[in-house]
Amino acid sequence: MYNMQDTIAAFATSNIGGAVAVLRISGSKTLQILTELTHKNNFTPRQATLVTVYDGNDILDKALVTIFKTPKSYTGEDLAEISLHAGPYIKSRILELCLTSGARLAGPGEFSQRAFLNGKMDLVEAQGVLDIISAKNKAAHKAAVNSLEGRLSNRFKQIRQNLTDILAQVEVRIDDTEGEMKALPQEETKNALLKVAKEAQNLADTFSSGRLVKEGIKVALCGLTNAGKSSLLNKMLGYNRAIVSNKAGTTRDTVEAPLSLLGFDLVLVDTAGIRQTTNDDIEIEGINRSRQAIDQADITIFVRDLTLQDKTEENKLFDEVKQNAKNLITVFNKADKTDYRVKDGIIISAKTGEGLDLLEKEIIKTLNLGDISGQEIIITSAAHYKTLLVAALELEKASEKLADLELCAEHLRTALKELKELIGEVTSEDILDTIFSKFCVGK
Ligand SMILES: Nc1nc2c(ncn2[C@@H]2O[C@H](COP(=O)(O)OP(=O)(O)O)[C@@H](O)[C@H]2O)c(=O)[nH]1
Ligand SMILES: [Mg+2]
Repeated sequence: MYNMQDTIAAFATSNIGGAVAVLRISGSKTLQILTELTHKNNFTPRQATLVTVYDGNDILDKALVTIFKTPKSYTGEDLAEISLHAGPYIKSRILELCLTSGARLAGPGEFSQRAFLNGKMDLVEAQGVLDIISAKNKAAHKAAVNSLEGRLSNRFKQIRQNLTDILAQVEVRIDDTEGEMKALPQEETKNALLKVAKEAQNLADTFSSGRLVKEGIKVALCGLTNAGKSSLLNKMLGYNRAIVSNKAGTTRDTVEAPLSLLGFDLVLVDTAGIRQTTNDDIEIEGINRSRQAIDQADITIFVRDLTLQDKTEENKLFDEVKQNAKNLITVFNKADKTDYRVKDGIIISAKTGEGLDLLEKEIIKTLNLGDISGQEIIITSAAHYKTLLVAALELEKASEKLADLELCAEHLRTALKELKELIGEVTSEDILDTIFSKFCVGK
């Protein structure tokens, strides 16, 4: 655990390149250090001031300084941000000067940890800071904004509050040994508990999409050899990633490529065409990997060939894939080459690009991801998911134990403890260290 009394300094900007680097200093010695660096002491809070930064009596750099006075700063302490030219010498020298003047180097996440410990944000909001920095797509960014703005915290706090209210009702009756109070209305309390359980469960359920938003959606392309899987991958990517050939068995290994689609991150996985009739060892291994890719995929696209005369093998493979694939989308390829059409199914041409817009929409629809870029609050953290599940479960158990108030209260306290830990109302040092160590230095 860091010492909160120290004044800390670190660059908030990345170590590589850039024209400007922002140094952050936070703690009680901040203004004194700033005066030593700039030979000035009359800074107006929240107003950028152009200053000369000195190394003793020599000029080190021209910089822009903004100070924030406690408690109105990110960390809640006196805080300064100095925008310097991002020269390697300037950067290392100014840090040395800060250290000589009494600061110490900040650890990873230490600024945010102070913000949390000084009550500037709760743990869910702190996680939002981390998420917004790492967000790679629009949907992940949206979820992070919701955490950062406290909307997610508010949902957790709402659940926590409802639970606390019911627990209070239970506890006064446990304390009422004289039997002066009216007994708990069983049916009403049960319904109230189940309602809170449902709130927790509903929020937990958003993790299935939240996980995909954060980690990316794995989409496997499968089908017989020569169906046009590699052509489809290339067309969706907009460049030739996989080798296309009319020689059966060209794609032998799985080929992965990232793709951003309608605000989501996808990983497209091209697989070796599966055929039963090969004796080639490498191709057989490729086919095994295809089956594995289907197992691991969030979505499997089965590519059928509209021009195929004998569909026996294709149908056989389709039946096999159907058993294993989680979310299966079927496309009928090579529409440019034939007038033959099927009634149900997405008709495409990997050659001309026909129907790909329909396929893309179907991918998002299949995973029920449509609302995420809208207003709905989703969770993207496994820890949040776990807490909500525990809370929902304990609440359900409590609802079944209303005949024994001690037992009922026990379940409610377990749920409450989980929620409070998550928000950061009760914390152990372990939890704090795990969360903030994931931040970079300077955040
Ligand atoms: N006309 C036409 N040919 C296609 C289409 N998709 C793929 N092909 C051709 O079909 C052959 C096999 O394609 P490929 O993408 O390698 O199939 P894969 O074995 O499933 O990966 C190649 O000669 C492609 O040019 C399509 O939509 N229209
Ligand atoms: Mg191929």
